[in-house]
Amino acid sequence: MSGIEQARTWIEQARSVAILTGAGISAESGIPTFRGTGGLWRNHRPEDLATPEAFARDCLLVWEWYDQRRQWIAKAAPNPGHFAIARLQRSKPGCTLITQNVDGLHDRAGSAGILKLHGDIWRLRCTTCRAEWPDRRAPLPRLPPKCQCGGIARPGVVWFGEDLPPGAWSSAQEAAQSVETLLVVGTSAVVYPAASLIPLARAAGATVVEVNTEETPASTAAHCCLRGLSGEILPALIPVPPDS
Ligand code: BV8
Ligand code: ZN
Repeated sequence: MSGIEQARTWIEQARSVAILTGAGISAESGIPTFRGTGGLWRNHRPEDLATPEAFARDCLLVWEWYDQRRQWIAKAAPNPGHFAIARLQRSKPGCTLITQNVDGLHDRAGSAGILKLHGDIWRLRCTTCRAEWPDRRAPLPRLPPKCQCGGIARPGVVWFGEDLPPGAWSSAQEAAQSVETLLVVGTSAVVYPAASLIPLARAAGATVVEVNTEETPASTAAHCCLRGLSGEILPALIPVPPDS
């Protein structure tokens, strides 16, 4: 039995499945990954811009980066990998989608109940009154965007050094410790605590399947590593039902 057939069987037979996705699942939608080639923006590393310190130091530079990313994402579309995951969620009620991505492509592919560990680039939060609201304008009419209270708004994402949203994080840990199969897609597994979900699931007895174009620190925790593009592998793992 090939790796794909074995993994497909594990997913089909599992009563509960969790999927952890990273920037790699959006790469075929044309969105640059965090650490991949070309991972610089105006000579700045993403890790250096996605921090409260960078925002305090140069709020306009950070907002120019997020506004540019929002424009790239607005022009992008979900790819077959996103749609395959949405299909799995529809066919398997006990399916939990956990994402590190902030691009909203899982939502646009029809996924629901998404545990967004690192927030959402389409939401803004006031740095003064902490109000939070959706804003899908790309480009934004002016930078930095302001709250109605006059305060400066920040992107509704989790920066390095910031805590994860408590609800999403505890639900993700619960899922990792209880599911029969964990599918890990397109993540370099270097950002914590998200990456800790993988060994957590393995230790709790889950079958772990990794889908990635290359080896990662999580590969040793996987029972099966499927090397290739998630936009091609996921549709093969989660085929369109014959009667649909
Ligand atoms: C925190 C939002 C305290 C912003 C992001 C140990 C424990 C706890 C914390 C730490 C720790 N060690 C270090 C830390 C601090 C830090 C951290 O992890 N640093 C790293 C760099 C070492 N973590 C934090 O600060 C976190 N907060 O720790 O608070 C705490 C502690 C415990 C419990 C709770 C709280 C906050 C981290 C969140 C940072 N925000 N994003 C924004 O997007 O602008 S992280 C950013 O990296 C993105 O969200 C991205 O998704 C994420 C992870 O990267 P990946 O998704 O994996 O993307 P990457 O480019 O790295 O890899 C892409 C992969 O896809 C590659 O493997 C590639 O081979 C593959 N690929 C490419 N194309 C394809 C593909 N695979 C398949 N098909 C393809 N076509
Ligand atoms: Zn405000």
